[in-house]
Amino acid sequence: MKKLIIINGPNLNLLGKREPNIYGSLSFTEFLEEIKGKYNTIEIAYFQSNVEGELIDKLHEVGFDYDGIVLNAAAYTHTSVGIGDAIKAIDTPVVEVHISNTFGREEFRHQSYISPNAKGVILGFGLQSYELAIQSFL
Ligand code: CA2
Repeated sequence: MKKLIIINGPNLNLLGKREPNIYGSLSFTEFLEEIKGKYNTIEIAYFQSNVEGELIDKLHEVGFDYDGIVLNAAAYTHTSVGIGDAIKAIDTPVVEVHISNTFGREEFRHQSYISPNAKGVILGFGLQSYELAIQSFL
């Protein structure tokens, strides 16, 4: 069975609770249950952390074993050389996702330390960005 993991970065644990105009009103847990049901022939693990080093540790842990990583590094996308380096160091392909269209937002969100080493980037489709990333691994 194919093994994928969704990794979410800082503040994404608040999905569905704040800023529904930008990020929607569904919680990630609700969304994940829906997606696991729909793609029940693959294993979909989930990890969320607000801590940069924990995200790097998780990438190291799954990055030589899993078939694909769907990563929304949230604000660390725009700042973290460490997460960028981790993606370069692992074998498992990473698809970068964002809920919002980061290019339609502030200038500082146009920069990504993830994109240069990602297999691909999907952004701006709300939570559907994650589903499109999962489909890209099938
Ligand atoms: O659009 C995305 O997916 C982002 O990665 C979300 C990040 C943001 O810093 C990136 O520029 C784009 C922010 C995640 C914050 O998530 C929240 C969810 C609900 C309420 C408040 C924040």
